[in-house]
Amino acid sequence: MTEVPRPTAVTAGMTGTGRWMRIGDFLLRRLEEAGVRHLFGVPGDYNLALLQQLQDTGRLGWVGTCNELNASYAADGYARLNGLGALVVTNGVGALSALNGVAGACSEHVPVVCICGSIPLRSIDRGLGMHHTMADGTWDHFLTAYGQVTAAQARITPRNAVTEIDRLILTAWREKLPVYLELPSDIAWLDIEVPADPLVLLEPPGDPERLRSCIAAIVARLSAAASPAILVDADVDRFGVAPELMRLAEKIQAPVAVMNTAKAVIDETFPYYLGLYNGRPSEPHVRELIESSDCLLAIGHRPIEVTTGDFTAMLPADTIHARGHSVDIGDDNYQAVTLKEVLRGVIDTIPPVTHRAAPRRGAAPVAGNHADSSGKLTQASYWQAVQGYLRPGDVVFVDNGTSYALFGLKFPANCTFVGSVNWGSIGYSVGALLGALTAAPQRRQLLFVGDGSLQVSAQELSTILRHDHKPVIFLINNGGYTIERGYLGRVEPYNDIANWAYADLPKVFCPDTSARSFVVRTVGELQEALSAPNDTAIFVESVMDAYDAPAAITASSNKGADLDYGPRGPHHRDHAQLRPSATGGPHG
Ligand SMILES: Cc1ncc(C[n+]2csc(CCOP(=O)(O)OP(=O)(O)O)c2C)c(N)n1
Ligand SMILES: [Mg+2]
Repeated sequence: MTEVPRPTAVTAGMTGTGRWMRIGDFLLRRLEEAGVRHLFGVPGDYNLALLQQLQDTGRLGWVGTCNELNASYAADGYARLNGLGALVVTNGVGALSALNGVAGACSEHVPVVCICGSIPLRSIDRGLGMHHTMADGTWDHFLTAYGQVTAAQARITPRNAVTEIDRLILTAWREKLPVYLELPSDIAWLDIEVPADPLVLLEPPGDPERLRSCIAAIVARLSAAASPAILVDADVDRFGVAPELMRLAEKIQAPVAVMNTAKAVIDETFPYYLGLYNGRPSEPHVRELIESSDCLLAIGHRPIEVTTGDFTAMLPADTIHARGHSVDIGDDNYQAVTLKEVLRGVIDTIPPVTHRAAPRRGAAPVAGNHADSSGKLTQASYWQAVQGYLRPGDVVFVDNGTSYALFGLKFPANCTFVGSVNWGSIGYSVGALLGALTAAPQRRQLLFVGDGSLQVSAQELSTILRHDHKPVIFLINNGGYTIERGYLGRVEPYNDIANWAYADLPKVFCPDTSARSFVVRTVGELQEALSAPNDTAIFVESVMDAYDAPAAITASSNKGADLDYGPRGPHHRDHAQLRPSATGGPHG
């Protein structure tokens, strides 16, 4: 880092550490201290001074993306595997392009620092109109917009740089939420006095009495229960407490179910792993154990229609609700506690249980292929083959669409699942894949995406190949938005999309790529693609019928339409929806 020794400041308010740094360099230093090793984004005149500092210091890697939306998805995917991610955009045009992805990080509880190189402070002081603004002498619109989708925001000045940079990074990390930082272009190169100590990612200590009482109350309830159970939402992943929950489950022999937002957060080979709980569509034994538990411990529970089988999930009335920084037990609400401390305290003090049987396992989905290998590829045979392809340790991405069938597969040990179930912005997975490959290039990473979703963010495949990553991309080419056909417009043209030569994309985006591309139409062709070695990127375009969809997905779309459009909605017309049984084409 560029660090200029200077005489110790004597000005009031200075820290007197005697260390001086340029503001941009300090920001990069703090990000690095917080564990960020790469930044995603798109250059613009307002952020180039910062990018030059990044270049000159050579400490953080720069991963330029094709657009800022994809940069925001990449920073999110990076944060999922790395614990914190960051992107750099330019004023207004870049910031607003990234807004959807940052809002997604907010919805999905992912800590992302969005850095916007913004108009110079000089222009604000002097009221100078600037490009990438409304040209009306205002400059707060984008800061205000980000106020709706981030946990903290700041426009950096030389006075507040030290406190605000630390506050934003710490807030993102502690809250597991995105933050927005405007760095005016004319101050990145100004020197400020900065602390010598590194930024330490720590939770502030909790209140000891609250912690003790909270742990005691949980222990009392869990140990008095005959059928305790645990329900896991995404925050278990974000706050990194899956190992603690598994230790607790083992110690008291309690089954653990996950919501679909937390697929594979609990190792699916863990003996106390029960399965996916989402209300009525859950397997009966999962539903029974969760709904009739006499002490359910729910972690980070944030129910929405798509995670609760359209609100058919029914948690026991006295469920304990633990969150990142608070716990509800009966009438008591505990503040100033952290999830990890609470769970560790419970594990340490709860008496072990040895008499309960491990939960019954649901039937494992059938791997391999039982279909005629020359037969046309169907969703059923496709997912059966995919089940056999999954390996321990894989990182698996899913986008919206019929690829949601992945939720029904059983994951081998140590897999990581990345999806955006709450926010559900199509195209997310392609950007997120770039981010996760950057964070963990040594892991095998598989993307499951539909043609409609890929078309939103396909360009980022070029960045993935440019950096010589080797993911396996499974694309379903079914001519459009099949999952939407289950809501409305089974055969309507608004659910059709242009057909691309998808399998040619690797060559188009990276002419000298070594990626292997396949177009498969039969089970046998798919099997051949699946046998390709993972020493290059692999792109598998699977051509399937537009009206073929897994029954569970179509049923869920049908239910979603009832909720979305009500009893007088257009989906009640004859043949307006793709139905679970109708796989036979436009007139089926
Ligand atoms: C940004 C955004 N726009 C629109 C939607 C609505 N939407 C949800 S799923 C979907 C279609 C996905 O189609 P595809 O990726 O081809 O999957 P398929 O169901 O065909 O397998 C659309 C348009 C969305 N979720 N996000
Ligand atoms: Mg499709």
